[in-house]
Amino acid sequence: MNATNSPTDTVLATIARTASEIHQGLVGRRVTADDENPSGETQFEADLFADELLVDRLSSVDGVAQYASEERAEIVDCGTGHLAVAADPVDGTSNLPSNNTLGTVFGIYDEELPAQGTALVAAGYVLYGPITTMMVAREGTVTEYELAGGERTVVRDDVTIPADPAVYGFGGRVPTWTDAFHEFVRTIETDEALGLEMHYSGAMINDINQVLTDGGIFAYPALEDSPEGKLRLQFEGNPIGYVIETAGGRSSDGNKSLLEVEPTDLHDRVPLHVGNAELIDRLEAALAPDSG
Ligand code: P6P
Repeated sequence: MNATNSPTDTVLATIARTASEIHQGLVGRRVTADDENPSGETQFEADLFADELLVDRLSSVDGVAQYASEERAEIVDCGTGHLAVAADPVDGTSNLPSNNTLGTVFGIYDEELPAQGTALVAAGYVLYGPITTMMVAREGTVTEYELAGGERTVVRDDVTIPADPAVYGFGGRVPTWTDAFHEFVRTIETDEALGLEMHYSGAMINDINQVLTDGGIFAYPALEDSPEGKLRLQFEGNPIGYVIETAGGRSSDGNKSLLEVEPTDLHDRVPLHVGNAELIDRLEAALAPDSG
């Protein structure tokens, strides 16, 4: 091992190696377990398997003081150090029965959890697609790797969101969208100059990777019956907001950057909107209280 590896380097290398095991371990684990996660969602065997692998591998990394995940109620104390790793071990497991693409999301904070997104020192995701790739935002730049046998190969460095948006995709049951969000969607769908194509897979990492690659906007907004939306701040909102902002895009909870949202609980949900800056500007204008 390189003697100059920082704890963050080691965490990233550990996640890359573990991701290869998670991917192989999805086989035979596409069924629901008899339990729910702290957000009240049915867990799949894959969620539990991936979470156990991650906590086992990361808790033994020097410098990692805490591990937390969407799948477990409490933070795991891992010993001394200043890093806290928050993960969504398998994001999109509801797509496992249909064998759709899904991913692993991670944020590496240098503060105790729950923490504000500004405390991130690195964040990213692994995408289990036709090829397993890993996107890492760190020190002001985004790098894309291909993963094979637990090793990383850089395939793109300085990844930036394309200036011209091409795709959009929004989660949540459409009848539960707010009137303001419905109006925002109508305006961008009918904007000939934008000419966006609707791409929505139901697995956030798949949708996010499309926005980062082709330009556009992804959102899982506040809903009439769930004002905080569905996605979790610590495990999804902060890491994805950090990646997209590092790549030159913007993130928003509807009125400010996701990274500025103050957490109150480890499993806080947050309305999540990310993508090209001008689309996020239009969204925030549409959701502003006096826009009606
Ligand atoms: P819905 C998957 O369960 C997830 O957490 C995200 O990956 C995805 O964006 C969202 O939930 C999908 O939610 O309500 O459309 O199934």
